[in-house]
Amino acid sequence: MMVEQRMTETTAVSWAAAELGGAKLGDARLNRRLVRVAERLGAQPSASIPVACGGWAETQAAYRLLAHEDVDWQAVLTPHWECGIERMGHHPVVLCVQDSTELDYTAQPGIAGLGPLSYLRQHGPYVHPTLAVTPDGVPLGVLDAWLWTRDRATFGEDKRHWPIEAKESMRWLEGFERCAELAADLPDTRLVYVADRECDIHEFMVRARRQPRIDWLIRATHNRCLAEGDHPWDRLAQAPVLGEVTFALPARPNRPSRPVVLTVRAERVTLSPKGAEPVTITALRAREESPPAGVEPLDWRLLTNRAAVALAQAAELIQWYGTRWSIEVFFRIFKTGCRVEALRLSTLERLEPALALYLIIAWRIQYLTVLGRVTPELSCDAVLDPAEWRAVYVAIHRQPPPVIPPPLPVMLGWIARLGGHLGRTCDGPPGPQALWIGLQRARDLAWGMHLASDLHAHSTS
Ligand SMILES: [Mn+2]
Repeated sequence: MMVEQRMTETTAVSWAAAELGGAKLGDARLNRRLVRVAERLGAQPSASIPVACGGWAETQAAYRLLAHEDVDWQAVLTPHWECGIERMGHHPVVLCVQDSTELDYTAQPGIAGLGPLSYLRQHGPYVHPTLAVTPDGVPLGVLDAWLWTRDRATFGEDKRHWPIEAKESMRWLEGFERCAELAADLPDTRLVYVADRECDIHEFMVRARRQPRIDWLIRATHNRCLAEGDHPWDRLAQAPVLGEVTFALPARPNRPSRPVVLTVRAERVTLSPKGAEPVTITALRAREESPPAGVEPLDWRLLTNRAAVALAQAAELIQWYGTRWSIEVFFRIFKTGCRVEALRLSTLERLEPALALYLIIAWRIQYLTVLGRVTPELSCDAVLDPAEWRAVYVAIHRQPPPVIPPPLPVMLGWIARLGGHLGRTCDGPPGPQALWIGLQRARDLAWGMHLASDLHAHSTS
């Protein structure tokens, strides 16, 4: 315990202090505890709370924090929101990507307050975060998160006739409105709300018209009626081709990387479904005309308020929609990396602030992964604790650390090596998994080094 105390004293401002130091939980001790718990859980994101806390006293302090009546998920996320908004202000365009995922706690029957998931026999909450991402994929923060549970009483009922306010679909509209509010505080940044097929809701497009400060880009599900009586995708099939977009489709868990050529068509159309207000939008279709044999062609039907008159505008929108994948990576870090579905807490009220903490921890892992790729000049001490990067340096080189911190991508390569990434040219840049394992080892190494130096100090004094 003594050694541990000294360790936090010698460490410069930790990432958790920088990110959560502005917390206002109503009591300075509680604020400090939030930072300390975030440091602990963030150092070992895959471990259980007791293991990450490393002792009964610290574990109890973490549980007391999560059970405290003033600590809800919004209060935990607020300081991180503020830091995220600050980061967004430095970018001309920021994509606000939203998506939902279910968290399955069926293996733990004892958690009070959960509801059914896709099936009645499963239970857990849903989480619907907004991830702020630059067009080249740097996550800037979690801006918002809708957490909800389904009602057993109305499970399976036909909810089509329900007002939008009562439906789960409302999360897309409310998430959008929250981004629109943010846009007012970011005059030099253009926000673009990005969502998948689930957001193809006519009411959403109607409401979005009232928010000129923010753009939106979604994938289409429906082939709605146009004012002239025909349908957008039929009309687009007749439209002239704007041009072709070529890029390397990144590898995904179920498919290898391959070069793709998409034929792009776009047209301004007025959607006019029966009994609803008409809205004029751009319908854009990007389709792979000649995919390799046996491969399903890429075919994106996108809807947006933005214009796509020239190929460059359309290509930009396609690239932005591609960046939507960032939120899928984020969910993988959150669920597989941080193992949030294994959290053992007795009620939803305690689970929610813990989930909020892990949203921030998952964001940081993704931030590190991507930042190393897009900003090769950045020094590693911009995002890593000094004790961490120094320990990694010593472990890899068996030499004392340099005075000047190495660049972040080089350091991330070493950290990923600790996490099992082989670092050959054919392996590509390290992914989040090698990094979250490596970061845990870096923390252990830092801890070991402090222990060793402390023992040494004792033996020579
Ligand atoms: Mn989705």
